[in-house]
Amino acid sequence: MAGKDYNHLFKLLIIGDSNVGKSSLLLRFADSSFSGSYITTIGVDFKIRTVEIDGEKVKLQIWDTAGQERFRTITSTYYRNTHGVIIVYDVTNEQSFINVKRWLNEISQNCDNVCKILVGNKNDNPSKKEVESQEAQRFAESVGVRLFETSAKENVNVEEMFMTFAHMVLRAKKESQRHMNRDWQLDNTVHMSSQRDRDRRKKGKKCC
Ligand SMILES: Nc1nc2c(ncn2[C@@H]2O[C@H](COP(=O)(O)OP(=O)(O)O)[C@@H](O)[C@H]2O)c(=O)[nH]1
Ligand SMILES: [Mg+2]
Repeated sequence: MAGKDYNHLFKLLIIGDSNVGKSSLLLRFADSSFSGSYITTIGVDFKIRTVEIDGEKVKLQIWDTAGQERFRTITSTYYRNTHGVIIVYDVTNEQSFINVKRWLNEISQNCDNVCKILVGNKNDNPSKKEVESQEAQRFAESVGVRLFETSAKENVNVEEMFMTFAHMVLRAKKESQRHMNRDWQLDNTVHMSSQRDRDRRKKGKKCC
């Protein structure tokens, strides 16, 4: 398409309890900045950053919640056409980690086959840490999701987390395209061979 400045466009969501640092992670990744104060809303529904993966331009449209997560539920329209969901908890707040299960449930109710990544943010003060890395890692493995521990404040692991996730989402898209192509080829082969059978029958030839 003329004028298109990307090869792939993905819609990603950041969800998790209030105050875990979702908006801060997004600001850090999209704007390379951090604000020490509570960011109630970032003014827009999403932020965009285009990254390059294997020579292709991947445009990430990353949606942030604007406080509705306080009610522990987000409208299903928000989840529509989503390629990936980043679930964030705060490593200094055990309850936010316990609530990850609820967020995972909500995702499975609203999306089928979406990429997911688990992020333990505020990993910058060991004396305040309530959720141990090992415990989080065990949980992540049990639900089949990759874990990253980040600090939006100190800019630790944020870029790595988003880039790894972008790779995962791109890989998932290519994988599903490969499956679709294979199914299409299979359908076509079946279609062509049944046509050949019909032709043979018409000519009075025996099949096989
Ligand atoms: N120590 C620390 N504080 C953070 C970090 N990320 C966010 N915060 C602070 O946590 C509070 C809530 O952050 P915010 O991004 O608004 O959380 P949200 O409600 O999940 O969007 C703010 O005061 C941030 O400055 C972090 O990585 N480390
Ligand atoms: Mg926020």
